[in-house]
Amino acid sequence: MFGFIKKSLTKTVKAIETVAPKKRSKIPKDELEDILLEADIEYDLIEIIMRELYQDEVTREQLESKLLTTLSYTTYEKPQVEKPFVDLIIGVNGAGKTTSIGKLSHYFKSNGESVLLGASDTFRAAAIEQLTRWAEKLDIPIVSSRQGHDPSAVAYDAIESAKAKNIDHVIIDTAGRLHTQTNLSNELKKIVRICDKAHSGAPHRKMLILDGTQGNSAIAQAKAFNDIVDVDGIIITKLDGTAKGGSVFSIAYALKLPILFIGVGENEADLVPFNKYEFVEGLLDAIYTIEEVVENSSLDSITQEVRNKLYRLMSDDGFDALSKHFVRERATWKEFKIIANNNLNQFEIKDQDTILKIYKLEDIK
Ligand SMILES: Nc1nc2c(ncn2[C@@H]2O[C@H](COP(=O)(O)OP(=O)(O)OP(=O)(O)O)[C@@H](O)[C@H]2O)c(=O)[nH]1
Ligand SMILES: [Mg+2]
Repeated sequence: MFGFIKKSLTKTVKAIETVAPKKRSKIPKDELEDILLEADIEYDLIEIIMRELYQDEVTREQLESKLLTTLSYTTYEKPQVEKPFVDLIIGVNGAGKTTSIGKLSHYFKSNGESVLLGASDTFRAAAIEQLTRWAEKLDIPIVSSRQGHDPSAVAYDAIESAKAKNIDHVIIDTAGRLHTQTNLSNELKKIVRICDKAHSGAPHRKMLILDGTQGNSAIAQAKAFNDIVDVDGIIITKLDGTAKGGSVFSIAYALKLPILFIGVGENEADLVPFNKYEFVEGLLDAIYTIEEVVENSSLDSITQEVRNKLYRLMSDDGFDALSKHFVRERATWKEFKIIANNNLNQFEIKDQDTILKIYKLEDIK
């Protein structure tokens, strides 16, 4: 998984290297500003981050906490609903809706869920064909109709069919462009209304697809969609092909919406759940050396084998590792820091200053 998040930042990291070829443990604020701009974080947000950093030279940990704060709206809890769970996929044309549906289907299938597709982009015949090809490739049922047919009728039929077949998950494609913006707005609203008629509460999640290569200019577009139907979460696609990875921060911050998945390629497996810790870490790795962290606050200093053992012990205690620095308590979904206390040769799960759990290195080895 970590590899995929890294892949999403490959070009961004290269861009950062052009302004900061050498990694350091502390970066002067003015240089840091240039680095964040190069990564395509929006200037307004950089200003906010800079204002909250009081030191002239900024450490990895200081920047980490600020970047994580901008992503603090990114947690999402899937509502428990009666089957099928209905996802509605919206976004401008070319953003990557249909491709993301293929990838989402693969992801849900891999997690043991059955999936059915609804081809509600009836504006173009090619759109129906494209989704049909994905359905064939992934061997999943699809409900479609002719070009020009009422898209909400297709959505209705898809949900009815999924109910009859006892399918877990319905994913509905939509058009990204119609003759006018008003047409598109009315059509999306109608699809939402009709989904609810077919299955009360549906669509349970409206996911907006944003083209990552557009960087911050996707923000205005996202606001427009959010005004039409209340968006529940975002998928940012094509992050493999852009140096604008930093726009993920501005998008999340501006919209106050969770980023659910990111797309890092055109194949079925090229979609991963967004993990803010890994994403921030990937960016920090491009800027900072890790010596400082090794000495006092992360698990970098241990071998993979020891780390795996530690994660197993933590898991037995109900903590899941999110990254090298954070764990989540499974029962409550609360997130805590995990730090290596090298003076005492132990790992500590900490809630602010309170130690919740200690793992002695000698017990792990
Ligand atoms: N590199 C890369 N390409 C992607 C990604 N997601 C989508 N694409 C490509 O982007 C192009 C447009 O994707 P579609 O899925 O057809 O976009 P759409 O939103 O359904 O477009 P319309 O149906 O025209 O509204 C295709 O060539 C995809 O292969 C991604 O994460 N990475
Ligand atoms: Mg499409």
